[in-house]
Amino acid sequence: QKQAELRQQLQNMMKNLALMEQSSSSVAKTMGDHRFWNTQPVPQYDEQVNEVGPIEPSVPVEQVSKDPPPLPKEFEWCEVDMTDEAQVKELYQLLTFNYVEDDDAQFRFDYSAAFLKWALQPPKWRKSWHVGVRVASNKKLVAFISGIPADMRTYNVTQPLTEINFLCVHKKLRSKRLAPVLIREITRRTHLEGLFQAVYTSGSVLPKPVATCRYYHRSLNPKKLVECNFSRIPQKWTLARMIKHYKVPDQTTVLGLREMEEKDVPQVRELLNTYLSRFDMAPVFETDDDVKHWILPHQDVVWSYVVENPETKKITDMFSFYSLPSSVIGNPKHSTLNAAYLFYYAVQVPSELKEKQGEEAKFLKKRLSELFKDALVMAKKEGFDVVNALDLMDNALVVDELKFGPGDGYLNYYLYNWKCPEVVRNKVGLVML
Ligand code: MYA
Repeated sequence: QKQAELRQQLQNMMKNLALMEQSSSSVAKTMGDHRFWNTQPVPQYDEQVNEVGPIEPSVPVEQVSKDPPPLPKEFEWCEVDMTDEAQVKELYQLLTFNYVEDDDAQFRFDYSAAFLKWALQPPKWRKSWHVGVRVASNKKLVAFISGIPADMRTYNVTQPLTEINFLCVHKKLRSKRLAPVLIREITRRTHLEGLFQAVYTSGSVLPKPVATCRYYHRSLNPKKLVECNFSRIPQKWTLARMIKHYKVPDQTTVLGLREMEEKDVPQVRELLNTYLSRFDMAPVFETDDDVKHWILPHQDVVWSYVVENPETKKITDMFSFYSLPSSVIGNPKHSTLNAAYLFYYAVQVPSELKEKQGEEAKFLKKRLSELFKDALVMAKKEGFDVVNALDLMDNALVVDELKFGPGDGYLNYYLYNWKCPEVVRNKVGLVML
């Protein structure tokens, strides 16, 4: 009991430290400072949650407002049609020039058009959840927010909800309280579909993260990363030494590793769902179509590999990564940093090791380091400059050994109208794009 309490205290301290680190220049806002968020069903910063469930009750769909919240008269609501290439391009351009940047404004996410189409059209996607704001006079797209349907488990409750992503307001329209209007509108449109919970992630600290993860980076092209100011040559090192340090083999070594194919989908679904059941917050891939969409390789967007036992032909492991380049802002030599992000993976844990904490971790550490070594080989072959990962799932077991270094960035996970105890990093099983 005492030990569990101490562990909890330590975890809380670590989390607070991480939050303090994130808001080093400014003290985190208090709830009262959040004019918008203090009106929403989310936990307060100082709230300790011990149970799992909704914060406010669902309302009958007939009671949901039929009208979007009003916009200033120069603007109008629209839906962005992701099946229309011209509109996809408009969204791509809005995000390319206005989406998430690092604190020093050196890099900005540059999700490709193909990526956006994939990310926004999973099974059961809804056009009404791709919400845009246009300038009424010239129809220019100046803001966006999206939702996609997903099934997610927090602790022992699995439910359908909305994953919110790609909230963006054009740089010229910032700080005019447009974001809360977009959030209210996607909330209304979610309510209209009979859903009352959502999950989202953000680098910003808002009330109140359910989990906070840290970014780690594994350099594959140190020379370019140094030239882009993404990495620095360690003191007393030369660039040549750095290049040697981060060199990866030309060939993979895991026996039976191959690219995932459509015929693998049912086995991968089973493997992945079983592996994800280890975590406190994780998606549930309810249908083969979900796995087909999210996990099967998708040209220039997602790369996925399975390990097939040569004798039994059974799939024992899988891993995947996706491509998310960043624009390099104002660099004379490079305009794009090609980053691969570690996505879902799964390992079959022998049943005799389950429940034996130490043994299981030892097994996972060994197997994951073999698998991720090959992931680095494949990512290098595909031309990526860096592999990024969060310290969620079992990643923290292998980051050091595989020469990932901790970055400055943190990612906070949030739930809307859902309370549950905080989730420690290595119990987060959800990867958001
Ligand atoms: S995270 C990615 C967010 N996008 C970017 O960082 C791109 C670059 N930045 C921008 O485009 C703008 O700065 C944005 C804010 C649009 C972010 N999540 O209009 P404002 C609150 C939630 O004057 P702007 C992602 O996509 C802020 O605390 N709230 O500000 C997930 C303040 O409220 P309060 C945020 O800078 C999005 C208010 O907005 C965020 O012009 C999940 C200020 O509004 C943020 N990332 O625009 C959205 N940033 O005063 C929530 C600022 O209270 C979904 N704010 O502090 C909730 C679930 C909805 C569905 C529910 C269904 C049931």
